[in-house]
Amino acid sequence: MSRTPSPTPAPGSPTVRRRGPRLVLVAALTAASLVWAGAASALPDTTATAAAATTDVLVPAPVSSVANGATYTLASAAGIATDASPEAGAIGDYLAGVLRASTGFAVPVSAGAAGNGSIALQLSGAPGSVGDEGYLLTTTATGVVVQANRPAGLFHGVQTLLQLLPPRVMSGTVQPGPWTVPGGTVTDYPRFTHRGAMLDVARHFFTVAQVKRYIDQLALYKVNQLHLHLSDDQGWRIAINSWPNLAAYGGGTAVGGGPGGYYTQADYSAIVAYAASRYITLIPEIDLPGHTNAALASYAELNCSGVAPPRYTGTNVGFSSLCVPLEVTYTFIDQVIGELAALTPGQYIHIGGDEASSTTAADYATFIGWAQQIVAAHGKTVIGWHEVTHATPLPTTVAQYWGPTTSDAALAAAVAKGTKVLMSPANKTYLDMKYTRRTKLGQTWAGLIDVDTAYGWNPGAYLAGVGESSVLGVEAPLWTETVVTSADIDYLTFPRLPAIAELGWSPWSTHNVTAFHQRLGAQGPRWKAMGIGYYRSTQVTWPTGS
Ligand code: IFG
Repeated sequence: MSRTPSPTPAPGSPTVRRRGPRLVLVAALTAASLVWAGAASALPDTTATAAAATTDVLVPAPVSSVANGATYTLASAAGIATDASPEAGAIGDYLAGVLRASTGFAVPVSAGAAGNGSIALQLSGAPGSVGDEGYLLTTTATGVVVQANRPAGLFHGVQTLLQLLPPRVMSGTVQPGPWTVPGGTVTDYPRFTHRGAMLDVARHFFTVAQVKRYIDQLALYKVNQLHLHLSDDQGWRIAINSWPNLAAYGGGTAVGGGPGGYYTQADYSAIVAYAASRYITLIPEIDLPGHTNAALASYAELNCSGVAPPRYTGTNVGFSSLCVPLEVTYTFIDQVIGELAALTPGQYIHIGGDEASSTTAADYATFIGWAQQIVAAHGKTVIGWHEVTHATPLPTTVAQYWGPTTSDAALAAAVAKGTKVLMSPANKTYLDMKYTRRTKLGQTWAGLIDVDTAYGWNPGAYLAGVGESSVLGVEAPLWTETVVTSADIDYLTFPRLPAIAELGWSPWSTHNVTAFHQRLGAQGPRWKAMGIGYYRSTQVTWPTGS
């Protein structure tokens, strides 16, 4: 079936567009009639094989996708038509940015009626069933319509649309067309509300630009939370005005003795804003009471001995502890948490709580009790590594499970009293684990994690005594003891992060490792187009061009 390209605005159509304030006068686009050679074949086709055309490339797998046998082709004059909301306009600009770079087309974005051949982004028309993060994506020969109830859902629908376009659409340089989208209807929404990644910027420091690059990668897979591990033994990475040495001195080194670095509060706010523009919420972590050598080295008065230890550039854990009996300790965390909370629009502050081997059990329980009260006093909700269940978690405190086993008695007991769990089992989700013994980067303490291990578990039925209703979602931590560059981040993150993202988004009914291999393989050419140096897992057949 061949046909003339979708109509473009008739010459001279009075379309005047100016972005923000969004003054738009868009004349009704005169739609040239579509001339279809072999129009008879344009009838809807809902056969299973046609359905494969749209769903064998999507990660995460959508709730449902039905092909209609049509094909949409983005024409050089096609535009993006949004509703009048600033959010839809911004999402239109995001999509246009990606399309302009790779198609070389102008891709105008305007508020108003969607003419033939356009891509329409609308914060209306979606079924309530897709909730706040889901969407309805409808593709016909004459246009694409993404509808959602809330901006996050519209943004997620745009990610799906990008995955339905040829992989080279993700290139930063102009590529040849045609820019086709297989026709059909995708109805989609997430299984879990919390779908996260963590970047450890304490062991090695990563710049704002590097974090933004990571955020852009996470957005492709509908991840909606970024946990930044901002402090540890080797580095303090966020400026705190009331304790300036934390960043100025405590941020001055890293694992291996490098220069380290830190975010000014303006830097941190820029990361928060950039993440928000990708519908990702920042979760800052100040790890307490252990993993605190950088803070202790920065202020002698924080130490029980009154003497500051030297800064630490190794990779041991469990040797440091804030001084629980000291009154100044609580002034310290109150002021740190207070400044961080004021910079963090999201509801969570992560207080760490892991590996406090140098804190007595009694002191640990006392400290976590106080720390939770302080976070709550600043209007935030606590996330802590699951050891916080050895203290008395507040009812709202979320326990992030990082153990390598399928049971934890204290956690299960807390869950029985209502604690919610964020699933990060180290032997499934820790992106700093080697893929195989031959992997240069990474560690092995939690085991080797290749694609099938990362994908092969059910977050809603993994931990004894922790049923799906107690699970907030999943998070894939990337610890950076062995990670120094963005290329290192790419290599350890891809292809495993999409597996964790799928476990967080897709219905368990779609879980199928063979189908996942095919869909994950289809991501390879996209990562290549984006310059992401991923690990070519031998468990996946990577198509040519990937
Ligand atoms: N465990 C430590 C991390 C990091 C990690 C590396 C947690 C919660 C091992 N704590 O994971 O600081 O060192 O795989």
